[in-house]
Amino acid sequence: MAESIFQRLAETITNYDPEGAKALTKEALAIGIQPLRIIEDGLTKGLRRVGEQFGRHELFLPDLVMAAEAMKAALSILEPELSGKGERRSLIGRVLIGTVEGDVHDIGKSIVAAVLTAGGFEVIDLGVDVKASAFVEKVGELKPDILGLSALLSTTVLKQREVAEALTAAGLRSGVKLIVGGAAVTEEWAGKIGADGFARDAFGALEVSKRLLHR
Ligand code: B1M
Repeated sequence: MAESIFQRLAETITNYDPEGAKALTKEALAIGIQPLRIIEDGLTKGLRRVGEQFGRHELFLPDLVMAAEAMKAALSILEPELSGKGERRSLIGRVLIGTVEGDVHDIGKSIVAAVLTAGGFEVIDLGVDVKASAFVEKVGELKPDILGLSALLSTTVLKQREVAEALTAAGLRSGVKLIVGGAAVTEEWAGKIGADGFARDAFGALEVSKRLLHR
């Protein structure tokens, strides 16, 4: 039963079916499947499949856009569930997060933001295509405990290094923990740019954030 619902969730994405994605997501929640499993074991598999076919030139940009729309439709139902429906709780720390300059991919970053919120962090999401100078300005202004940088393109991972360097130049690097992630980011790259943490997925981002703040 659970296997087939995950497969069907993935198919709503590969069929570019936002209404189906929402309906099946509600069905999965109603039978008690955790939101993160709906995302990771169902919806994301469909989106990655579309991405792979795009990479092999079997599908084209409009296909990516339509698949992303279906994914976002399902996430509109899941995000309030993931972030704990606005429950008040004691905060572990403040996280500033965004997707780096030149990169408009926001689905993964928004999932990470929702999971961190659910895990007890205050999360300020700067959105996508965020310049290094804007990250630096906000770190100076909001004094977050953690800065999270998402990058999905092999070209935009370089912007993560630019942000790290700009923080150092502004004298702010030692006051904030830097974590990086996104499909194009590796642990090796994170080490190379002197990041304090790296995570492969949203749950990993929560784990590493807690560890960095000794929680
Ligand atoms: Co884009 N795209 N895309 N795209 N797209 C990829 C990334 C690509 C791998 C597809 C492919 O070719 N196979 C490829 C990149 C190749 C490369 O550089 N190596 C690619 C390309 C080439 C492009 C364009 C250049 C295409 C073009 O225009 N010709 C263009 C670039 C636009 C730009 O940014 N300037 C483009 C555009 C788009 C859309 C706008 C159509 C759409 C995005 C819509 C949106 O986000 N609003 C899109 C999509 C949907 C994808 C794929 C198919 C799916 C991305 C996604 O949302 N995955 C993607 C293929 C793929 O990733 N396999 C692809 C689901 C999401 C849950 O996973 O984002 O990886 P992910 O997030 C995960 C983890 O990575 C991690 O946790 C998340 C949850 O588990 N994580 C973090 C993410 N951020 C983190 C931060 C952390 C820690 C963990 O700490 C701070």
